[in-house]
Amino acid sequence: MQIKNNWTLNEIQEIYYRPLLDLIFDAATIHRENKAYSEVQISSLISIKTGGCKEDCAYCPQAARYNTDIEVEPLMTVEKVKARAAVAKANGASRLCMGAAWREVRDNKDFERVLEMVTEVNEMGLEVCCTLGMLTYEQAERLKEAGCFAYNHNIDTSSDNYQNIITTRTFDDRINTLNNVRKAKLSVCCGGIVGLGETDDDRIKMLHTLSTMETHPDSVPINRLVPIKGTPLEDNASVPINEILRMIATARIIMPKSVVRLSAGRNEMNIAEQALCFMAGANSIFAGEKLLTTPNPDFDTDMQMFTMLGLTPRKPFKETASTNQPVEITA
Ligand code: SAM
Ligand code: DTB
Ligand code: SF4
Repeated sequence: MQIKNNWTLNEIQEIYYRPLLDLIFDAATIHRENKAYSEVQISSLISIKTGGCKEDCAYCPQAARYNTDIEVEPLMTVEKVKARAAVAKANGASRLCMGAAWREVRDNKDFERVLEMVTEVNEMGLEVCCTLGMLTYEQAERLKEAGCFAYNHNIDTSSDNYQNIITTRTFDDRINTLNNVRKAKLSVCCGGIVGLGETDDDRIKMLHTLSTMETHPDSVPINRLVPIKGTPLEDNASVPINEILRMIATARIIMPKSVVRLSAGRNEMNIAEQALCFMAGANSIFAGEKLLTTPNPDFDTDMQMFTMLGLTPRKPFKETASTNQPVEITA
C-alpha cells in the first residue's frame, strides 16, 4: 500500500464527493488491505487538569471566558491518575490519553508531575498519550524520555476557518508544535472537529493539510462537535452521520496507514451508525464513560458492540505508520 503525501485539493475533492456508498466501499476496500482490519484501538481519556483555560477555542467547555457548567479542578495527583489508568487497562484500553486545559506547557512543578505520571502509566504497559497544548522541542523530548508514546494536538479545522474558531493562537503555532512533536519522535496524533460551522471546502482543506504533512499523523481523531451550553457554538446543529462517514472514509483513503479515530460525538450515535464508521475505516475509539468533560459510552456498552460487530481491541505498542516505518513518498 503506497503512502502519498502530495495530494492535491482536487484529488481529495474527487474522493470526498463520491456517491456515499461508493466512497464507503472504496474506503473499506483499502482498509481491508490491512490484515488487522477488525482490530480497533481503545484509548481512554483522563482530564488531568480541568477547566480555567485562558484560550478562546469556541467549542471548548474548558475555556475560562465562557460560562459553562464544568468545575475547575487542579492538576491531579500521580496516585489518582495511576488508579484511573488501572481501571482503563482492566477494561481493555491499550492507550491512555492525559489531557490538560493548558494553552501551553510551562517548565514548572506541574510539568514535572506530568512527567512522573507518564513514567508510571507507561510502566503499567499502557501506551501513554498526552495533550497539554503547545510544546517546545525540549519539552517534547522530555516527554519522550519519560516514556510518552504519542502526543495529541489537533489542527481542528482548515487554516482559513481557524481564526473564526480560535483567536488566541494561530494555525502556524499548532503546526510548529506538531513539528516539535515529530522531531522528538513522539507518535503524532492530529485531527479535527466537524460541526464548527465550517463548509465542505474547509473539511477538504483540513484533510489536505493532514495528508500532505511530512509524514501522515499516526492517528487522526475525527471529532463531531459536542455543543456545550455557554460556548459560542452552543446552538450548532449536530453533524449528520452521512457527513461524518464522508470524513472518515476520505481520511481512510488518503491516509491508508493512519489510525482513524471516531472520537467525540459517539454518545449520540447508535450501533448501526458506528458500524458504518468502522466499515468506512475508523479503527480507534475513545472508550470510558467520559471523554474529558462530556459523556461517552461506557466500556461494557462498547464491548457488547464489539462482540456484535466482530471487532477486537488492539494490543498496545503496535507499530504505527510514521514512527516505525519509512514512509514512501511519491513525487
Ligand atoms: N488544551 C489542549 C489543546 O487544546 O490542545 C488539550 C485538550 S483539548 C480539549 C483537545 C481537543 O479536544 C481539541 O483540540 C478539540 O479538537 C477537542 N474538543 C474540545 N472540545 C470539544 C467539543 N466540545 N466537541 C468536540 N471536540 C472537542
Ligand atoms: C481529541 O481529538 N478528542 C479528545 C482528545 N483528542 C483529547 C477530546 C474530546 C473532548 C470532547 C469534549 C469534552 O469531553 O470536554
Ligand atoms: Fe480548550 Fe485546549 Fe482550547 Fe484550552 S486550549 S480552550 S483546553 S481546546
